[in-house]
Amino acid sequence: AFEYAPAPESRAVVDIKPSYGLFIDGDFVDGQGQSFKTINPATEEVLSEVAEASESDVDTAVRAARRAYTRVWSRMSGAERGKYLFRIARIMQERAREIAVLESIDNGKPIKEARDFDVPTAAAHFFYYAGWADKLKYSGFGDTPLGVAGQVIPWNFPLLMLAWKIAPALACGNTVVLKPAETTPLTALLFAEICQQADLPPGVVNIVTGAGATGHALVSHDDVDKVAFTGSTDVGRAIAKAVAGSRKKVTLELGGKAANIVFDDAPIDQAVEGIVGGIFFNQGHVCCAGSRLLVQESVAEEVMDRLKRRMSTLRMGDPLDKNTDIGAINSGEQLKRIRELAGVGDAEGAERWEVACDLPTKGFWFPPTLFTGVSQAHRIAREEIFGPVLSVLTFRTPAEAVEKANNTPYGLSAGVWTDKGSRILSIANQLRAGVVWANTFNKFDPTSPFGGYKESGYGREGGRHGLEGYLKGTDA
Ligand code: TXE
Repeated sequence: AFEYAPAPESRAVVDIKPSYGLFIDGDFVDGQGQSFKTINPATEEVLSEVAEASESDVDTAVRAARRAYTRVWSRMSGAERGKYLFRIARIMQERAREIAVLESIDNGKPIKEARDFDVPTAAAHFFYYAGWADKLKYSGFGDTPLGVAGQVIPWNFPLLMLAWKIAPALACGNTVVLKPAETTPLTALLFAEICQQADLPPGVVNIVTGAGATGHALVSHDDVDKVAFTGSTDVGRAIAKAVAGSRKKVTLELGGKAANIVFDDAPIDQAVEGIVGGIFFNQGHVCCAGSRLLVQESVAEEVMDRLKRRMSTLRMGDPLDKNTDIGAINSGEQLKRIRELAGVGDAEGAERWEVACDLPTKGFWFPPTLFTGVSQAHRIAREEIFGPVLSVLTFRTPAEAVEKANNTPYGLSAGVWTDKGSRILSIANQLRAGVVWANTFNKFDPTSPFGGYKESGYGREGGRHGLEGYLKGTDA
């Protein structure tokens, strides 16, 4: 038998400080407020004590961003700004291993995902928007920046969400105050160091750590011109209310309940890989996760058999082990939410099947799980679980598949698996989702816009369209 047991990726490549301040005006400074602990969700070990930015700290950061905007950044040529973005992207590549290990430790995600997806995709966003900085006249959205951007991001892809937010903002000539999520502040603080290393002018990027109150102070600050948020639909609503009537331009990227639709003519092995990647990538902490499998009745049994066999090969455990497929749930809070909703699935009569494995005694873990016998009325078919839990429904006709796929308040993404090109086009045009993947799932590229319909939010990030949210536009 073949035995392969490489050493876990070494924790020694990262230097986690016992405490961190806020990154304001090019320096790390003590906050006026309290501090909070960030922990490793795979072990519950405290990693560091991080400053919780108060309202007055947020104000200091916004003032620094305004000064940098007025005096330096908005006056610089696009080509010059682009050079800074290229430099940041290259430093991210040089420090890729360190960033990946830190992301894995603070978030719980498998190192192979942090290494092969999060970090290179984040760097790719900086490269991509660096290229736009001197070509904004051709964007179609004008070339006038908005001013100061207040950005609030979630914990599922801490560095990548930062890149989605910061790269286009800076390319367009805006300055930034960004608040990372309270459970995953460390890679944003490492990014602050990278800004220093790149000699980015002070105040162009400011990082204020903290929880919801810090986020609220930031998005409602009078001198913020643009609010960009990724997170839950509830907080998205609260932010929309907080900024209502102000001059702020807002983009919101919220929850999802994506349908992954498998037709009977689909290449089944490929579809099974896509189903597994669609829901178990990043422990299912993915806004566009394929969390509802819609499978055509005639192949449902075969797909379920193969899916269970494939799921049984998933390795769950130490996120720093290069063989790990499923890491830790990001927080005790999130684990509680997943357990509760899975419990509702049981109570409402769906049938639970989960991968049998020994879960570590410390840390937050939930095994890859699927529910069959799910009806559209079940809460696990309607609500975002944001964990490694797949709800399986069946359909007979393409029309029924479309109707079920669209029967959700969300509209972020969807997947279609079929051998027929004409069917892909026809179904994709009927789906109310911002992204439709055909015979693949969870594919991202900086050149492609991403964003939702309905309660999944508004605005687009990525691609040429991602510039629009950071420019005044030709009509302004
Ligand atoms: O998200 P929150 P939570 C969904 C997912 C998950 C649920 C709750 O279903 O189970 O949301 O997760 C900041 N003003 N998603 O509670 O609260 C907060 O500090 C300004 C989907 O972690 O939305 C963090 O930085 N900011 C999702 C960020 O908002 C506020 C990603 C997101 O946290 C704030 C994450 C306020 N009033 C969760 N309150 C996706 N679509 O990718 C909180 N925050």
